[in-house]
Amino acid sequence: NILDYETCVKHSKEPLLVFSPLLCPVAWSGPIMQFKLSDIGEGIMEVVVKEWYVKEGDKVSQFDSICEVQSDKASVTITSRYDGVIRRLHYAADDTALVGKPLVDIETDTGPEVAQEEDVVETPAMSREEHTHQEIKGHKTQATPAVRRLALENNIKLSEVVGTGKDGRILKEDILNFLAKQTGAILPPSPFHETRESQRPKEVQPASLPASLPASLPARPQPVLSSQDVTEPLKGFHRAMMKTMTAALKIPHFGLCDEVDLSRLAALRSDLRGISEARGVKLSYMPFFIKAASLGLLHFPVLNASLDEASQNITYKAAHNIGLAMDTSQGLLVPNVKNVQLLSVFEIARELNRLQVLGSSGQLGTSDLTGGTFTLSNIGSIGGTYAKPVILPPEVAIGALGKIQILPRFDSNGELVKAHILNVSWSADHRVIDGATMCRFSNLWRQYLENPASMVLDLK
Ligand code: CAO
Repeated sequence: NILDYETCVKHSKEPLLVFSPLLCPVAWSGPIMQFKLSDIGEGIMEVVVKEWYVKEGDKVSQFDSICEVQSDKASVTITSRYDGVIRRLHYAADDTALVGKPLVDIETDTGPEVAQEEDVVETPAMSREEHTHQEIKGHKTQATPAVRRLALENNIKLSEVVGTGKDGRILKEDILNFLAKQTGAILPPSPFHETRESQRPKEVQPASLPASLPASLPARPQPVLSSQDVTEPLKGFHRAMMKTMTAALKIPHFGLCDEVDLSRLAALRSDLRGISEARGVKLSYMPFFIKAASLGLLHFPVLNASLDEASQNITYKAAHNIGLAMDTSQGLLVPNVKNVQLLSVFEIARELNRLQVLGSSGQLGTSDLTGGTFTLSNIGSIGGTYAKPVILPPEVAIGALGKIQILPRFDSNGELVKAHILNVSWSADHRVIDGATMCRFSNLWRQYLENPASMVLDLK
């Protein structure tokens, strides 16, 4: 007697599969797969549904993107495993979806044998191969959501691009090639993949500046005039920031500030900028700051550690996965450059370019956002001289960099000179790091940056 779909799903003893011929003879012909949002890992229990790519009644094919969800850590694209028709979306956009609860019901074209698979395929944006199908001018064009977005951002019609991937799938390179032909630009480097600790990174390939390095966020947002108060729930990354920072402030922070003369580094960077850009990579100061930190951490491994309060264990991390606070359209994110101890300054710059491009388009994946072991926050790229950085647990130290200013200083001969001055503010977890250690590390970091040639001596 069960005639409608809602009741059918409600009354089914096996919630993941409804055999329609048996239970719902008038509603459909195939089994209904009720997908639950499976465990994403990292202790994530809920996500915010950012965007649905389908609506109820839509036909979907295997690997079609169904929706994009935002966890505390990253954007994740949910893709379909089945050919079928979307019967129910369990959430509206902006709703919070719970891990282990149904996300979407799909009436499948296939027989009951597919019923064994119950989970949704989840793909961290850009970090694994994603697939989506898009109807364009009557034929199906295959491209990942990231590629679609890239095409959209550059006003490129996918139907005009020749896909060189499997089954004609359009790859990021195809879009960039298309763009290059249109504009005469040169191709950006391909995405960098995480390096295992035992592996040295592959030879750097010559490339050119990324076509889409993000423009900085507006210095002055539009003014907002409102006649009433607005209360809304914290979601996504903001909610994550609330949790992480609340936990962080239980840590007794030790603070130390110092001044670094970057005059030699400024000259070196201006010498290397052109060369780096000719190889496709924008070279800011950050890669030098990051490399100098890693060289310093080799001498002070306690600063590249992770503290487990519950077991009262400290783990000295082998990899220098150096996080950098990033001001993105989604708010503060902290992706990290993996295995900095194995990377050249150029390789760090290339990786930083990649992270900035992803950050600006909201596509940083879980692998980029997790596993950090030490953090630098270049708030000075926006402004400010000193800061009071907050440690990102379970890490034990963080450095904030102020604005580089040209200021009068005395040189070694007592002559007044123009110097490029940077102020750095360190915070360390005083439960495991004493002030002397933090200060010695800071001294070493400063020496590397004040005499950047000395880094060459210690580069592997
Ligand atoms: N002082 C002065 N100029 C700086 C600077 C500093 N501290 N840091 C960067 N700049 C300059 C760069 O050299 C670059 O100029 P050029 O084009 O002439 O080379 C320009 O500012 C833009 O740099 P950038 O921001 O694109 O690149 P970056 O590698 O220096 O920084 C990133 C990357 C991601 C750290 C930065 O973009 C950012 O998001 N900073 C904000 C970090 C933040 O919000 N911290 C607070 C965290 S706590 O809420």
